[in-house]
Formats: sequence, C-alpha cells, structure tokens
Amino acid sequence: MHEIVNPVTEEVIATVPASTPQDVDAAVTRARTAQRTWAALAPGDRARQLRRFADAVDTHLEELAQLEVREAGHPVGNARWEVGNARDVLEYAAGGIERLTGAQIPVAGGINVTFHEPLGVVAVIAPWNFPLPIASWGLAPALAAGNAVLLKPAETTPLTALRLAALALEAGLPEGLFQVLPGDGPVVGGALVEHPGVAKVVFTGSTGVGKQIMARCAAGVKRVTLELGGKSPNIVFADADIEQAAAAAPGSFLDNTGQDCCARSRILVQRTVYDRFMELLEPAVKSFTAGDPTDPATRMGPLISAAQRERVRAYVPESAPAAIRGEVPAGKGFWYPATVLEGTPKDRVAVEEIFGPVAVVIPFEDEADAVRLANATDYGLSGSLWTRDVGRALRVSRAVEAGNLSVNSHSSVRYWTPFGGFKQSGIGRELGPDALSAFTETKNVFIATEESK
Ligand code: TXE
Repeated sequence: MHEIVNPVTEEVIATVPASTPQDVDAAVTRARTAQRTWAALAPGDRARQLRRFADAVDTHLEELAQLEVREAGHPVGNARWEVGNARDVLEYAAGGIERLTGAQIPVAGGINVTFHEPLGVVAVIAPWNFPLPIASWGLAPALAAGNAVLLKPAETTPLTALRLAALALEAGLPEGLFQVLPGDGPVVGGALVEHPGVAKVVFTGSTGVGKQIMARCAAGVKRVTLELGGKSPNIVFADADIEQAAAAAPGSFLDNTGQDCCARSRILVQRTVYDRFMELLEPAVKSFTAGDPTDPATRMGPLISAAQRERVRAYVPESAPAAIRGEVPAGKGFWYPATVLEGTPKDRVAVEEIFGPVAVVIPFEDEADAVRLANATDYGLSGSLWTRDVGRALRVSRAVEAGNLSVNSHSSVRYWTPFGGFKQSGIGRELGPDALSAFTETKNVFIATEESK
C-alpha cells in the first residue's frame, strides 16, 4: 500500500495498493489477448477510438489538472498545460495511424513490400515530474501502432495515471489494452522489464536505473527507449538581447521547481556581459513567485517529497552562500527556494543533475570556450543559446552535443517534433513524426513473380 502525500500540505490524500509480480504476469496475459484484437482492427477504427480517448481527457481536463495539483504540487496553470499535452499527444498519435505506411521497393524477379508490425505488449515506466505528459508520450504512439500498454507510474504520483486508465475504458478502449500497475520501482518495474511477454520498455527516470534497465533488456534483446537525466546549458553570448535572456532564464530552471530533465541548470555567460546579466537576473528570479499552487499567479510549487528536498539540500544547503536566493512559504510543504550559485565547471553542482530549483552561473571567454563548457558533461538532453548572430546560432546548435536545442528560447517539448537525448541522457526518440515507428518492427516481404531457378 502506498500513501500519496500532497507536497504542499504534507497530508495523505489517498492510499493506493501496490501491484505484485503476479499482478504483472496476469496483466501481461490480458494485454496480449486484447492486443491481438486491437492490432487486427482497421487503422481508421483504432484512430477513432484513440480520438474518443483524447476527447475524454479533454472533457476531464480540469479534474485531472486539479488531481495533479494535489498529487504533485504543480501550479494549476502548469497542470492544465500537462493534461492538455497528454490530450494533444493522443490526438497526434491517432492522426498518425493511417499515415504509418510501408514501402514498395523495386527488386528483380518479384515484388517487395514492407510492413510496420506492432511489437505486442509495451511497458511504460513513468516518473513523477510530469506524470501525465511523459506517460502519454509512450502510451499514445504505442497504442496507435497496434500495441497494448502496461503503465507503471511513479510511487508518488499514481492518481492521474489511474484516472487516465478509467477514462480510456469509459471512452471505449478494449478491456486489458491499457492497464496501470502502481507499485514499487524495483518490484513492479523490475517484473515488467524481466517479463518475456513484454516486447519493449519505455523508461523515463534516473540515469542509474536507466542503465540497469538497458542491461536487463539486453539479456532478452528487448527493445528499449530511455529518457534520462540532464544538465543542460543556457549559453548567453554578449551579442544577445541580454534583457530578454535574463528575463527568460528563471523559467528555464525554476519551472516545475527545477524537477525537469530539460532544466537549463548551467548558465554560461560571456564574461563581457556577465555583471550586467547577473544584475538583471536577480529581480527576475525573485519575481518567480513560489506559493499556493491553486493560485493562478503562482509560478513555483514545492518539491515532490521530503526525500527530494533532502537530495537538493545535500547539494546546496539553504545556509550556503548564494548569488541569488528567492523566497518560499514558511511552515508545511516540501519547499526549497530558487537558488543561483556562481561557480566553476568542476563544481559538483555544475556537473550532477540536482532536480531542484538551483542553477550555477559560469563565465566563458569566446564561442569555442562556450561550446567546450556546454559539452563538458556526460549528459546531452537540451540546451539554449542566446545570440543575434544567425551564423553563430546555427554553428553552436550543431556543435552542442544534445538532442534538443533552442535559440533565443527555452522551449524543448513540442508533441510534433522529436525529443530525446545524446550521450547518457538516453537512447531513442519520443514524439514527432517518427513516434509510431518506434513501436513497430519493419517486416520485409518478397513475392516472387517468376519461377525460381
Ligand atoms: O528516479 P527513478 P527517482 C532523476 C532526477 C531525480 C533522480 C531520482 O535527477 O532526482 O532521477 O528520482 C521506477 N526497475 N530523474 O528516484 O528511481 C520508479 O518507480 C524498474 C530524472 O524518482 O529512476 C519510477 O516509476 N523501474 C527524470 C521511475 O522508475 C524502476 C525523471 C523513475 O524512478 C526501478 C525522474 C527498477 N529497478 C527522475 N527503480 C527525467 N528524465 O525526467 C525505480 N523504478
């Protein structure tokens, strides 16, 4: 049994039974049966059912958003965006079903065609930082491509996932096709990873667990997509609009209280504009209001749990000297203030993912130095650069070893563009036009039209 705690009030808002390996086994059997029927449906019928599911999410947008506010402490505006994102991803995947076409390739002596066959049963192991969007990035394209999905939500945030599964049934999706298995990571997640009936694992979480999952998938040559941590740079060149760069910087590491794999937690600033940037950054950080997430004016909620706050504190105690520090409410709640440190590239806070509202600012000399610092990390998920020079924008975007770059912006996630990491930030891509293909095997069929010799 897991107690679900509201991170603002610290009250238990629900208890959720933990699944067992036997539950996983039974769920795989049910899912496989449902999947065979689902995959045999005409593509248009699958698309129609997924659109109904998307409509059900839309109809219940406010209810799901309020549940997210209570379960994860996210500001209500952010929570609404999250539910809207899950709906959009479902709709986009539904639209992709009829465009998932094979190829006819010219060959001698016959006709050659390719098919995209579904994999079977897909396990989606989701984290707690964006519970609904990240779950939907796996489940929507997997279902669209003709698979069944078993979703294991994080221990702290199963409520929206459970509600989503109920909405799927209400919308008419077949019983067993999409099931949610709440429970412990190593027990339920582990059983899914090991189960021979699971064809693919989609995992979003820590790099350490991701490495273990990849190794265990290797034993069965199981397909795997990993979306892991990050330590993304925000590079501010002297030729940029410094006012705009400073105004946008807080959101890039404080949104979701920094619990974001794309957080731009390393701010690299060209030395000639460093002081000016810091002067502008201070009021911008301090106006990023932390407080009651049900208030639409709130921009930052608490951390997800007491354990996560301890983790952040271990990197930087609240008493440590900081260049800038914001304010948080006193009393109950897993609060941690916005914190900006000045540092060097070798500092632990400049190297490891903190997953809290903490950024480190580091000066650089020139473009080559900026690229070298940006790439001095095992991660490679996202990054931003601020410049008015188009040539530099493209040069540096190409040189930074990361999957998602933005110029004069911090946007990383759009459901219609591919998302994923270089290096130890992961393997594979989610979202975008190829999302469905990641849940299929390409089959090649040759039909002889001439007598074989
Ligand atoms: O992650 P875990 P945690 C990073 C971030 C954070 C740190 C720890 O730095 O501070 O990871 O967070 C399930 N087999 N990210 O401990 O443990 C688990 O139940 C199978 C980055 O929460 O990786 C949950 O559903 N599954 C990140 C999911 O894995 C296992 C998002 C993630 O949990 C398992 C979250 C196992 N052995 C954390 N152990 C991102 N990329 O956005 C755990 N799980």
